[in-house]
Amino acid sequence: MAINIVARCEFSKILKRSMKWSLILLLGLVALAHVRAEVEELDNEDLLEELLDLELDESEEELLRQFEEKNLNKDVERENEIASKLAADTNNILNPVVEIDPCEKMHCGAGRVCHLEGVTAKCICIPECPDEVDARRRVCTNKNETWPSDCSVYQQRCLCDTKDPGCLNPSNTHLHIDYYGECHELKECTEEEMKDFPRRVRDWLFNVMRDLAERDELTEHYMQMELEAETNMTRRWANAAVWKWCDLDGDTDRSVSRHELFPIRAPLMSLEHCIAPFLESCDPNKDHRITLVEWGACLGLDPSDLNERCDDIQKSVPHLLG
Ligand SMILES: *[C@@H]1O[C@H](CO)[C@@H](O)[C@H](O)[C@H]1NC(C)=O
Ligand SMILES: *[C@@H]1O[C@H](CO)[C@@H](O)[C@H](O)[C@H]1NC(C)=O
Ligand SMILES: [Ca+2]
Ligand SMILES: [Ca+2]
Repeated sequence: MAINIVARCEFSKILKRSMKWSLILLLGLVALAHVRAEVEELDNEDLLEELLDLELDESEEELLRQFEEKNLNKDVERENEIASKLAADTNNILNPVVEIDPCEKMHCGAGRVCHLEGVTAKCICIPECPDEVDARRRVCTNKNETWPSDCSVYQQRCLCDTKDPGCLNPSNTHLHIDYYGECHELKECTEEEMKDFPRRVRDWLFNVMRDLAERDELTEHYMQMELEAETNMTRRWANAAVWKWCDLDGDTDRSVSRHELFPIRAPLMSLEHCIAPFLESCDPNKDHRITLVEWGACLGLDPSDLNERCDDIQKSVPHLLG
C-alpha cells in the first residue's frame, strides 16, 4: 500500500517534468505495487462466496458466472489499463501512428482470451493457465473437487462449453468455484464464535472501506461516507455496512440475493468458517434476499442508523494518475 502511494506521488512529479523514460519505468513500478496490493487483498480481505447449499438453475448460474468474471476481470482490467497506457506512451515516443489492435476492445470473459485470426478478433478458451505452485491459489468447486487455480476452472468450463477434447466431463459446463482454497471438511462454527462474528465483520467492512478510500478507489459519494465514518464514531459501522450492501447489490434492485454474496463468500470460506452460517443469519425470513434492514440487523446495527444511500454510479473507475 505504501509503495502504491509513494509510486503515485512520484509518478505525478515525474510526469510534470516530462521524463518519459522514467515514466515508463515508473509505470512498471505502479503495476508491480498494484499487483502486490491485489495479492494482499485476496489473502486477507477480499473475502466472500457462496456456501448455501445451492441448487442452481440456468439463469442463476449465468448470474453467478457474471460475478465470478467481475472479480477476475477487475485484476485483468487494471493490468490492461496500465499496459495500454504504457503502450500509448511508447507509441507516442517511438511511433506517432497508433495502431489499433482489434483485440483491445474485446471482452472475452473468464477462461477466454482474445485471439487474432488474420484481422479478425475471436474469443478462444485460454490455451494455458499459469503453473500454480502456491496452494493458496487452489479453488474448491461446486463438485467438491480441488483445482489448481480459478483459471483452470474457467478454462475447463470453456473447453466443455465449446465441446473441445480437453473437456474432462460434459457436466463441467456447470463447473463453478464454490470457494477459494482446497476443498476441505468445513469446520463447524460454534455458538461462542458466532456471537463475536458480527463485530468482526463490521470491523472488517470498515477496514476494507478505509483501505479503498486510501487507494482512491471509491466514488466521490462513498468517499464522503468514508470521511463521515472517520470523523463520527456512531456512523462508522453503519456507513461501512451501507456501502458494502450497496456494493454487493450488483443489479441495484435494493436487495442482495444469495448469488450477489459470491464476492464476499468465496474468498472468505476457507478463512472464516463462520461466514456461511453468518450470511444465512442475514436472511431470517429465508426469502433469499437480504434487505438493508436485515443486513444491518445481522451486523448488530440499529435500523435507525441505516440510511439507504447507494451511489447511482456503482463503481468508480480507478484513476491511475490520482
Ligand atoms: C469435500 O472433500 C473434502 C476433501 O476431499 C472432504 O473432507 C469433505 O468431506 C468433502 N465435503 C463434502 C460435503 O463432501
Ligand atoms: C454523528 O452522527 C450521529 C448520527 O447520525 C449524529 O446524530 C451526530 O450529530 C453526529 N455527530 C457529529 C459530531 O457530527
Ligand atoms: Ca440485487
Ligand atoms: Ca430476507
